[in-house]
Amino acid sequence: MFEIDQKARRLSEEEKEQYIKKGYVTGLPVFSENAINDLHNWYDELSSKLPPNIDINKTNMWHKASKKFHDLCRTPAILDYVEDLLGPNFVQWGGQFFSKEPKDGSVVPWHQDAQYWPLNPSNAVTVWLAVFDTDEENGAMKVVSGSHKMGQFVHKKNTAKNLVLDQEVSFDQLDDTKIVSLNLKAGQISLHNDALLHGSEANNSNRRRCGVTMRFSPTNVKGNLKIWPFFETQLARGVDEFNLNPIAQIPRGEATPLKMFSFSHEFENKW
Ligand SMILES: O=C(O)CCC(=O)C(=O)O
Repeated sequence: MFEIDQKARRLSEEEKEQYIKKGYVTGLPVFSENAINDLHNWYDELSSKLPPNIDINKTNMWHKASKKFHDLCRTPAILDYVEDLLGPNFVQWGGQFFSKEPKDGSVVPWHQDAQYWPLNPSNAVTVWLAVFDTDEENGAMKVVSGSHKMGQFVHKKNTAKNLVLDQEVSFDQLDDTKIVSLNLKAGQISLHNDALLHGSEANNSNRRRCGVTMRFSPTNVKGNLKIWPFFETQLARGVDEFNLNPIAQIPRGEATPLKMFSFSHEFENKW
């Protein structure tokens, strides 16, 4: 879709080991410098379709709504990295933006994704694609290295307006010597485990900050439809030999999710 960085590759054995031990891998090249303008235009085009009263951070399931979003998530260089962690057969079930305009004050509280996701077994890799260069100043995602091996942390509800998510792990529970900022160049990705503690601070810079997240799980993972009735999967690579989940249609055109959770059929008549 966009020009691939010549340095895109497969994960090294050290990176696979790091993912197992520390719960993340970062700085992986995907799109070339020449593609960054295209990536910015892609983001501006998709985000500008939202009505002004809808916060893009409160929308999800873009891969079920928008062909352009879906196609980006099928970039072979991205799927190669995911395959190196999940094996040959995996599905996509989530796709969203984590966006912070300069000084908008929004914060992602410390959390473990698995806390939010009723998946059995709990096994998901998130791809976080940097649309803009991302560092401490503009609120890069931070992780607590190795925290995915420490079980479930206590999450408390916090509905403060500037928080992008509403369940929070208090700072006193985490080992702050293990915090790593996942600084990325636009076009690079990080990968993180669904049990890893992570979050991000406000964007105090004059630069934009946005990550595109794509959630992938192996085909043996089943979503609990009693808790998440809208859980649907799209085969991203390989074969689905288990068929445990409802299938989401591949978008045939452009629609825009206006909320967190939608069935793929809700977008159908908008394509
Ligand atoms: O972009 C961020 O700061 C947080 C992203 C996040 O929470 C996630 O990908 O699960």
